[in-house]
Amino acid sequence: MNKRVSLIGAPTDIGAGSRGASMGPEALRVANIGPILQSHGLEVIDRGNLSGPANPWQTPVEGYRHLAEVVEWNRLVHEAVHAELKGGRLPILLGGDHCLGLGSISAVARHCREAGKKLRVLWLDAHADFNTSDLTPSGNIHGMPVACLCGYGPKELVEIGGHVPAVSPKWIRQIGIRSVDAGEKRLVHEAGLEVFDMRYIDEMGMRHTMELALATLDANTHLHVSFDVDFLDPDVAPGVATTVKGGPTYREAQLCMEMIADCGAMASLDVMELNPALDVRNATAHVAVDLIESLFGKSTLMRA
Ligand SMILES: [Mn+2]
Repeated sequence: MNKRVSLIGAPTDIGAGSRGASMGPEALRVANIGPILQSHGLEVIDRGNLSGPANPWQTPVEGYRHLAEVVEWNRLVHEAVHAELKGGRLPILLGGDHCLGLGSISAVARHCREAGKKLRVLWLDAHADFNTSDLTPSGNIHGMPVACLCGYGPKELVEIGGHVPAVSPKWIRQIGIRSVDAGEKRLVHEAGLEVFDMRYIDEMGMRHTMELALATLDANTHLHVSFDVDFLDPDVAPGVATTVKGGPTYREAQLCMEMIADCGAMASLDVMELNPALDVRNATAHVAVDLIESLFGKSTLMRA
């Protein structure tokens, strides 16, 4: 794995239905993300925060809330993530709400096209984030990034990476899903997304789930992990606006991260939706950092 890591803060909740994810980057820094990664032998540069438009907190217009601001933020994220990849570094996007997964992953996809690499995206989330303006009840764009990446969405968002669709649904594996709207479910099936929902994890276990999600990676595959903190069970991670009970336990989440580390292919990461306004003494930020350590190969168990 690339040991040259860059932290990019994206302090906004522009795509969310509650305020507060804009404080996520600072909470992760307060939980010592930089020094802790450094202690594992990584060379960490903190690029500071991107500076985008403020959140005007308005109601949706034609099915989208804050579309112009969401486009602007995603453009900033796209350029920042792409620059790090081009410079041979591993970007960690500190969100910010999950609408920014669009800017991040479209940049990764662009880099893969330029570098002749295959792409695999692991989407760790309670939600499929595959809504469209017709399907979403809320208009909150943090529920739409995967659909936009696959070409379903407004032109301004779908075209951000310079290639439509930015990503083939075949490259995506969703893990931990347990809340999908009815219309969204239809579209997920139609697009052919591979989803390991909580029922699957209950029945087959996290180990088997991750074996399948990481199957057929080769030395030329760029693995991107988009980690929405609401992936975790709310007992473990209360500091998120869109908690859904029945998520992976602490140990299941650790195993998930450890198996990703073991495969050695992770080359970019998003850490999204952490909401310090809803957290308890920054505990969720600490859990997130703990899991990120495992993603970078910290061995919690009796292994070398
Ligand atoms: Mn999400």
